[in-house]
Amino acid sequence: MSEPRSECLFCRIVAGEVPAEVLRTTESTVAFRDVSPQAPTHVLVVPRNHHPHAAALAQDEPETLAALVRTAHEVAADEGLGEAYRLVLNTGEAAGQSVFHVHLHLLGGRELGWPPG
Ligand code: IU
Repeated sequence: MSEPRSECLFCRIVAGEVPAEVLRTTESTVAFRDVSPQAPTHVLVVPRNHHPHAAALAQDEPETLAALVRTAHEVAADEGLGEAYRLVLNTGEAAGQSVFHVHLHLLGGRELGWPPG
């Protein structure tokens, strides 16, 4: 599924209808700061097109899944994180997904424990 959805928060951020602190845009991705940061750098990288989760994106637009990672790496460099950051794709409510437009979390700028909660 890739039609923009009026009820989808991240479709609305991509469309510029809901404000966000956008850091980087590419042809297929948009990166913006998470409103509730869990680390000094906490950025979400989303595809412009609507896909509910990473597996759907991998199926329908695999090149965009790769673009999410590339964009995150570029933002990490801009943020001065070097090679030390974490990328997270929560999939499903029980795993912590609360917005059903796939988003890659980029976290860094502090020690990150393992395993995550
Ligand atoms: P999750 O993996 O679906 O739980 O991540 C959703 C993220 O979206 C979460 O970290 C929220 O803080 C973030 N977020 C946001 O940045 N802006 C919003 O208006 C809302 C959620 I609602």
